[in-house]
Amino acid sequence: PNMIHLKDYRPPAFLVDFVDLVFELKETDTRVKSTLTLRRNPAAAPGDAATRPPLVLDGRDMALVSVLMDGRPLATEDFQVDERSLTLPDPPDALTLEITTRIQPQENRSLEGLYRSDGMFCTQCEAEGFRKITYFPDRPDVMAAYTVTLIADRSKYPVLLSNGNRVDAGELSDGRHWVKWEDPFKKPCYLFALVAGDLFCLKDTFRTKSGRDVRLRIYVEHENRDKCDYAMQALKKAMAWDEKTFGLEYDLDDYMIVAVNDFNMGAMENKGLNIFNSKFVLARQDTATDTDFWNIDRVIAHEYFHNWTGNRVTLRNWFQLSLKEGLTVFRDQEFTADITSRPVKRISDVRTLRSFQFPEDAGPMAHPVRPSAYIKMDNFYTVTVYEKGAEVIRMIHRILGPEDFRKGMDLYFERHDGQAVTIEDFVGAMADASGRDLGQFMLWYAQAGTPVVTAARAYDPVRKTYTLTFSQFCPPTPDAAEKAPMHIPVAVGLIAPDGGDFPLQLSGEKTPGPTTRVLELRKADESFTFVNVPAPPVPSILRGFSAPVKLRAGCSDAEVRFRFAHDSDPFNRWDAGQTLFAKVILERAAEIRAGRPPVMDDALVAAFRQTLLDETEDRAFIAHAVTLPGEPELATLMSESDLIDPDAVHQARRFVIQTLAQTLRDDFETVFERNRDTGPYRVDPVSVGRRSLKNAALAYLGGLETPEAIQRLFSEFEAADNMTDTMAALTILSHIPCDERIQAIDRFYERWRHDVLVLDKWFSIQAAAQLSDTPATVRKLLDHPAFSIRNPNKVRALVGVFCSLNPWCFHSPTGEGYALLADQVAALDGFNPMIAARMAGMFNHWKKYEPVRRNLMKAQLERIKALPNLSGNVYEIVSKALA
Ligand code: DPP
Ligand code: ZN
Repeated sequence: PNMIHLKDYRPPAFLVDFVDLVFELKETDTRVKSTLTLRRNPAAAPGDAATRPPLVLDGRDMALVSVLMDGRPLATEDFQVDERSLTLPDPPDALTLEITTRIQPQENRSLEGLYRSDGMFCTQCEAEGFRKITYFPDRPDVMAAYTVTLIADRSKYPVLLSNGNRVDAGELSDGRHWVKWEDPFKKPCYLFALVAGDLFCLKDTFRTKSGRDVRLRIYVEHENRDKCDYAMQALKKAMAWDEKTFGLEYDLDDYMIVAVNDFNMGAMENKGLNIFNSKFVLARQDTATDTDFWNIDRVIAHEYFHNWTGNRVTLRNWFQLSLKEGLTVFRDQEFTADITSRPVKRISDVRTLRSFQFPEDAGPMAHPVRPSAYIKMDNFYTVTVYEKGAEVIRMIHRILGPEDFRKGMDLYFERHDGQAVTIEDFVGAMADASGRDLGQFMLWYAQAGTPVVTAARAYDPVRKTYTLTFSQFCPPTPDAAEKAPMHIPVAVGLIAPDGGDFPLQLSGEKTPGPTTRVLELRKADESFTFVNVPAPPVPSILRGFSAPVKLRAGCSDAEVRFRFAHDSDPFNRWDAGQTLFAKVILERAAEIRAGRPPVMDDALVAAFRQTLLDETEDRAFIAHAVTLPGEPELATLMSESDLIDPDAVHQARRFVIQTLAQTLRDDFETVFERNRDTGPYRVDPVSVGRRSLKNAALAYLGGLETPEAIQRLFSEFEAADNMTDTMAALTILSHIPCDERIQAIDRFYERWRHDVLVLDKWFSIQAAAQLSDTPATVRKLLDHPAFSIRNPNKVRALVGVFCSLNPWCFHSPTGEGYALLADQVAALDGFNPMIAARMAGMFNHWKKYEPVRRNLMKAQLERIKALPNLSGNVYEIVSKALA
């Protein structure tokens, strides 16, 4: 397979000004007539008569019916067609092409291009799906105005949707009808969409700040009509927030969202017609958890925000993906922080980053936020491009401050509205609007790997000065051994012995400033001296996680406990607790591996108890603060000094949970009782916080695994009036081998067997169960009639959850988990390479495991690599993993 490099980027030889598409939709044979108005790109290298570039249109998996140029059929010698493209070797400088093709949506299981999901037609074109619909220059820097006519059977497909405005419609005599759409905004083809189906429509309106009424429409299958109200509210919140925060208003008269069950990603921001994985639209209190509801807010906002960051200003090439994704994730994070709790949002985002992005950055797929080469772009929709990309934007926000950041955004839109641009254009706007030099900062986009920042401190009791000395180092990654020092904003506070913050005055400053200061590191080693520090402080470094780095501050356990009790920065307070827990668990793991019985650390128990019972704090915060790092994160930490032993991690974590539960049983009871909410279910931050703390306490109590604990879990499961509490009780129960567990799982199935989305939870619960027979259970569930390997949500719920969230079982030393995964990769690769590659990536960290597991994983990787007809997607992942 071919590697595509950023350095080879060339502007397109031809531009497309207009596209007219006519679809005659039929399940097994859809006819697409595309009329393109093309002209040579004045910005492309012109060449002389002999070297003028040909016109190459991308296209695959379709049958060409006819090509007309300027109204006349093309002679066979005037064009060439192969499996990947349609080429006109010597076209005129301006031309129209009328291309008719036939495709088979019913047979399309890759879920890119035009395909069928249940009874409807839908599309997914990002990154390169449009080329499965018709021949076209399928690249984001070719932006065109579209008109689209859809023709389909009226009774089966009463709803016919595409981008933009509905401009005309009519009936045909044969029972078909047609609708014509026109999108006035020029767009790249990856933002094209169509939907045809028999759908329920929830309607609402939003009045923009300039007084225009936008029609809002959410389309779902009829059976889900009572599950879209929350999504509609989410959309209205997002629209209002973007006006208020960034001054950005919606630009079309209609905004449509369609929910489909079969979808490779979360959702897609097609202009005016978002297509969503139904999981991020459908919710009712009895079918969705608090987390599901907030994910709906997050994803609806994300796709809506793309209308400006992605659609109005789009990408010059796919290497720039983070230009829209990092920025849009940053925007959705800020939205969620504003509508829920800012510290809690920050904590959960950093948990994700550390559990998934840090390992990616330390593994075979490590790549910069702007990758420089790929085989399949689909493989680069990663936590690095998205989440680390958002961290990079957040650092710019912190360095500039909110006001200059906003000016930078305004300037970015002023300069680039309607264009396909690069990350340099964005950072350039930020630099110009603020007068800040972001030259060195650009390294965040070019260098892979997680920098390690070390801090040393020195207090001078005579001069009353305090000096922090930082050094930074970025470890080598497969793409580069040597790294240059980066521009790193480090937010710092100094905590006084009484637990309050000292005012901070840097040497050279006349007066003290605020109690949290951002220090900007630019060199490999750098010192900062604070003056007028009356007593030796405890430093609180990297407040709010001001940069995506690993911090080595060399603090004593006592100092970390002190911060866990007193740090005024909630993120760092939480982080202090996580540091303590991780250390204690990994020490127990070492004892277990050495064959010694683990012993508990009393000081930790006391610190834990103090936080658990802290009634002054937000409950959602406490719930996070008393939740131990998960096994995936602990494995990553272990891998920094040792080979990973998933058994030891699992046993040690369990030991710490059970010891805490036994020692603090009464306290957990108190917290559980205190946070039972008897009122009606609501998804506001206070209610969600109560439930999460109550359920955290329940999890510890359940960990005791006594008959009473089991009885209580079962009755909580039965009594719950909402899915959050149902799932909390069922999850805890699922790890305990007992009759009640089986009974609860069966009841859940009986109650929800008709609801495909809720059944995903049923599969996940069993896949995540920490029981020795889970690998066998997962194997069996693959044959369950409710499972379908064609549906990505099911694959993620069963196989994905098992491999990524249940490391102890997945890494069973028998190797059955590995064989199971490799079998699924092989089965998926034949029809959905995108999902197959995702799953194959679960083997990425094989080299970090102890020898038995490492060899078993390697054997499965080699088996996958040797499969006949392996897709480029999976090839790229496994060949990097094995390299
Ligand atoms: N659907 C994906 C997202 O919104 C790709 N654009 O992030
Ligand atoms: Zn996105």
